[in-house]
Amino acid sequence: MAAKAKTTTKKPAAKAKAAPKAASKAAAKASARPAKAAKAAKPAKAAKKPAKAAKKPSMTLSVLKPSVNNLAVRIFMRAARLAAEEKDVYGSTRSADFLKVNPAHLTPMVEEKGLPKGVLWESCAIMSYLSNKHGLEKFYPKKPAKRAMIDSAMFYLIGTMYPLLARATYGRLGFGLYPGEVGSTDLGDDHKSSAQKAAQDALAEPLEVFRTFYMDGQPFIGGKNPSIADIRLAASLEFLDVIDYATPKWAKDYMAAMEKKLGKAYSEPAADVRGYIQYVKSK
Ligand SMILES: N[C@@H](CCC(=O)N[C@@H](CS)C(=O)NCC(=O)O)C(=O)O
Repeated sequence: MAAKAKTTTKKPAAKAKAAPKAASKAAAKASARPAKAAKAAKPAKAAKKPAKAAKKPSMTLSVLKPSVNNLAVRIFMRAARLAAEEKDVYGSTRSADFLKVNPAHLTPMVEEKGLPKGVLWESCAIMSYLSNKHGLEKFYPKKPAKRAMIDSAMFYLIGTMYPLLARATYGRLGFGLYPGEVGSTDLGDDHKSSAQKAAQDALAEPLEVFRTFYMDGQPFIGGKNPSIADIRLAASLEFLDVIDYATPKWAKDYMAAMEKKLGKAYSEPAADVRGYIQYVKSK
């Protein structure tokens, strides 16, 4: 919205500058060409617009609170101090109204007027978009090579690590799995649990890749400060607790460092995920 607001803010201002000239020119010709004079007077009226456009952008963030995909964006919004109305859409992601705007029925989802389709889903795309829009280089560096590393970490997480994490934890969490994965088939429990175990075992490799390659001796993927890739990773690792995964010490320290660095921005929304995990474990 702000991007569009900026363009509309600029236009009337430019027109407004030209307005007195145009208006006097038009006035001189007024008797001969009244219609043109009326047209020339228009920009002066348009100059009032910026005040309206400068209003606080209204953004809605639809979420499911026990989800780590959602947790990432909820942490980011708070850490970046971006205002958004958070809407809990539990139970309504497949309603006709929701599907009309988001046929993928996925949260987190941001709604904002300036977006080409009015909505945006995919946690990493949302964080990149908002970082770009608000110039949040601290979370998403502008230099192409540095940014590429953050993108690589996020794509690697979404494409390689997260499917393993989902297979390893979603069954225990009581979540439906991605289409085609073993949990959503009619296979027996022994088959499902061996698939779960295989995914759990396979998690060690991407975890190690994050440590050795993306962090490479630095506290965060982003270096000294957490990037949007770090927010996405730390949030994801919260789910490991539900399977009592033997999380490596470095990863525990990393998560603690993220929470310390981001404070309430991290711990407040993380409490929803942790509360849900405790509930599941208590059953
Ligand atoms: N890759 C997506 C995953 C989003 C996703 O799986 N969202 C789930 C919650 S964890 C959802 O909204 N499911 C609701 C539904 O499918 O109806 C992201 O990172 O945002």
